[in-house]
Amino acid sequence: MPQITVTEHLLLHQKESPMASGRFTRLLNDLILAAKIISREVSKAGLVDVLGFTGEVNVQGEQVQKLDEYANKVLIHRMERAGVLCAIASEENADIVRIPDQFPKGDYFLIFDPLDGSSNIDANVNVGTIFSIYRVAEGCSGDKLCDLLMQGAKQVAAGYFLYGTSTMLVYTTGRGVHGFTLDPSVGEFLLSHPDIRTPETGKVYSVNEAYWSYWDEPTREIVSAFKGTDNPRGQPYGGRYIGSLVADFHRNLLYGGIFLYPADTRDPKKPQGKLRLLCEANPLAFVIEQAGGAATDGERDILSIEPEELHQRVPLFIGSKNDVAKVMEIYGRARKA
Ligand code: AFP
Repeated sequence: MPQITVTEHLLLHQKESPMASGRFTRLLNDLILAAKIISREVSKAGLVDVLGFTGEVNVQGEQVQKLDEYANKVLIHRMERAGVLCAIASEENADIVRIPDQFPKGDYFLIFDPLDGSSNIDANVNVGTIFSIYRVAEGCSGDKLCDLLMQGAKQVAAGYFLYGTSTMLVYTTGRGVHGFTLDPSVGEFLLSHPDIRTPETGKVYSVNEAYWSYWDEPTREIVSAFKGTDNPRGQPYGGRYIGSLVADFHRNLLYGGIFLYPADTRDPKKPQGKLRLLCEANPLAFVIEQAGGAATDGERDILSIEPEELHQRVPLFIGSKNDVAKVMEIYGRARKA
């Protein structure tokens, strides 16, 4: 079977793309290089001193893992040199990262979660890098946050690298979703999952059900529906929850299902749940929509939300179209009651 590398795939599709300039290919190639470096380090975890916490707390108030910090540094170091970005933002940095004066700038804005699921690293659970790419309006320098806060619908590309049993890249530029697997013997990502489509109805629901007592009634009704028979499948779904969004999402993308991270009352400072709109929900929403699925905060399409802050959190229901519709139906009914 002829094997297509991700670079060949990019060059082939570049012709059909509105971003038909080599700059976007350059951006993605640099991102791929950063991910290969992170993948190499993640695969050595346990052998070298990269497990555990740094002792610091990040902008989200979470303990920083050594590998988290490493992945963040690699990505920033690589991407600020790419010559095509006007700014970078990371889940780990409170503010946008400006491109140093010595490097050329461009009009793309990159935001990422460097190592999603990192609290699982020490247990050898799959983690990943989630990324989202925008193009800023003409004339914007990228110095002001307000120029960079855009609706998810304006993403020009998004995806993730999954460091699992193998390392994968799954991405979209708005023309379907394609998956590539890293062949470590040649150091290339090879097309392994062309044109991924997610089933319209899933078999799996993924939620941290331990938060049941912190949920409102409609949320409990939704989770009960997937455990019962009043759902698009007409029979109970299987429960699967890794606690690493990128891994839970990837499994559900391939097999069908719904991932839920609702709002809850655990922490009054985080009434919108835990997940971040810009570096988690938006990129995965772009991927799932391109694969035939859907993503909502319970009321609005994730991609239609106008962000107000860089680290804004959002309730997230994402996956198979009919399963997400069930969530919207129950919340919609509750709003009218
Ligand atoms: P970490 O990156 O700190 O491990 O957080 C992972 C995450 O943001 C996301 O990947 C999971 O889906 C979610 O948190 C799990 O959160 P709970 O532990 O509250 O279920």
